[in-house]
Amino acid sequence: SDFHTMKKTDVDYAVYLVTDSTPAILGDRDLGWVVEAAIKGGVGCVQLRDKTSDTAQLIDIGRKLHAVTQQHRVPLLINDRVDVALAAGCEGVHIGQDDMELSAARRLLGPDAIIGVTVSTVDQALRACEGGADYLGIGTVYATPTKTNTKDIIGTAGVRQILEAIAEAGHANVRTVCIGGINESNLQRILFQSAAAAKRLDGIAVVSAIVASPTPDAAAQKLLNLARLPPPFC
Ligand code: TZP
Ligand code: MG
Repeated sequence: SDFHTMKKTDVDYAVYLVTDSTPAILGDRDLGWVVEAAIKGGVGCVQLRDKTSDTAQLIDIGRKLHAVTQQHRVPLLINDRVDVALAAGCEGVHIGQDDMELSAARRLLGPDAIIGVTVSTVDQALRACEGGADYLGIGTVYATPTKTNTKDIIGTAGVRQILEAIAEAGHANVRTVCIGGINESNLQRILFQSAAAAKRLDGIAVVSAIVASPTPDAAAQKLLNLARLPPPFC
């Protein structure tokens, strides 16, 4: 990991790219090319999410993507797999409620690693904060063809409740992104409707809005610009 020279508190979560290598989304393009284009467009954090490759393949893909992300000083996190993150020398992991528990992941990866946790309820969010998660991936906001097995559609009202609860509990330092069905047409509305008085989202995480785009750089730039616009545009 390169994080002895990169501070994890400086990560820019405004537009967070989660990868997908399935033909319906990636097509026949190279994932490294998509990731580099997206970073050039302004993506500040990348997660390798690949539910089909085996362990050796994942480590190989992780190392290749890490070579790209490192050049641009953007962290690479691995979905589900602490072992792959360690083997590929990545900056951290993103774990769901059914993956390795947060405390075990932290013990294995150490204090400098970035650990993000998927949360869809207030309880899960508070536990992740208490356990020292660096950021929460809050969702699923809207139903999405990219993750069809999700039963946790919480809408913008669900996101807002979670933000309010973590602010109320005093977790001011945890970073937050939301995920699920976010694109350039609904991003502003999602940010506006999710906004809680005491805690704001640090960004949005997307798969298809960037990976399925013929121009991932332009797609990322558009999302970033929209994320930075003030409310009336929703
Ligand atoms: N977790 C909740 S929804 C989702 C994940 C990984 C997929 C989001 O994909 P998209 O294409 O941005 O809707
Ligand atoms: Mg998982």
